[in-house]
Amino acid sequence: MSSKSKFRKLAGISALAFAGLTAANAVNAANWRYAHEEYEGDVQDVYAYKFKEYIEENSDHTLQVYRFGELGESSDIMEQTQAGILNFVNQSPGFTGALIPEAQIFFIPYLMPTDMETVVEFFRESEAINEMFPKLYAQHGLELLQMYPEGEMVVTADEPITKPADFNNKKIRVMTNPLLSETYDAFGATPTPLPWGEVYGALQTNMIQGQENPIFWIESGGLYEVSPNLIFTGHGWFTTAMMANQDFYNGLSEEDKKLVQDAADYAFEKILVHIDGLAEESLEKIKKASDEVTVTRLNDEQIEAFKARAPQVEEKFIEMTGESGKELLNQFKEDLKEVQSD
Ligand code: 6CS
Repeated sequence: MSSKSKFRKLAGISALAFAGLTAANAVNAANWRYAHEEYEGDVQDVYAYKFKEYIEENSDHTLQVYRFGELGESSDIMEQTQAGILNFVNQSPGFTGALIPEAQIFFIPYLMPTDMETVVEFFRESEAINEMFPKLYAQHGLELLQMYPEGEMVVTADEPITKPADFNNKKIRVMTNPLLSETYDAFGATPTPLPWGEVYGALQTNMIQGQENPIFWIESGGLYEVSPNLIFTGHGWFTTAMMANQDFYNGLSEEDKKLVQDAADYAFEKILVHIDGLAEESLEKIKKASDEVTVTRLNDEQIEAFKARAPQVEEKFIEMTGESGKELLNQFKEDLKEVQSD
């Protein structure tokens, strides 16, 4: 055989092999569904799109992202994920706490530090976050892929607040987990659990007199328009979590499991860059947009008055979660000590 026809034959074989491979890839390529709780450009949306970018650049799979409201409230997207209709969901412990009581740990006030660098290191290093929480989520058919911070919690109210007595007779909206209600009860307010979709309207009609959320969300959701007094209490961080339906995850090839884990890590790194400085930028936008807004930063003495009420919430947490919660809390505190001593 001439070298020319040998080449033609080889080219023919490799073209065939290539076509076969492409067909196999097309058969194996999946379209995964992912839902989160926020709007276009918000923190969870940035995370979702970075996750999608990694998956699509490194495989033949595609990812369809659903934002807040497209498939319902936070509790709806969790149900759909547990039922296997969705493959991935980003749900915050503020809502998951009703399903997994230990996830309420993030609502013990003044447990988390306020400075971002320490918080980020905690999320990276913590044994409680990276080893204990995945086991707790697994008991509910969920493969926990990443927990990450979105921003420091800031209270908004109809009047500036500097002491627990200022919360008297104020209905403060909380996400729907019982421990967060205990926190606001301890702070002197009347906690009012509501799903996200009802918050703006309830503030506008004075059904509630305040709520808490990170600044970027107060800006993007326009909450300052109907709840213009911002109070920096330093009592916690808004944390969220991204996970997969566990049967779906367990059914993936080893290669796809690695792809998903790597995509979650990639998006985590990107989100840490995204949230750096975001609160400051959002506060500037709010100040520009409204003359009505006031900003109150509690001083150390004022913070002490709220902090003094934290132990009763911690006790409630242990009451609600038993031995498993106690173990988690001990590890959480140990992990915090380690990052704070660096
Ligand atoms: O307050 C809430 O319900 C919402 N807050 C944030 C920052 N993200 C989603 C959540 O539903």
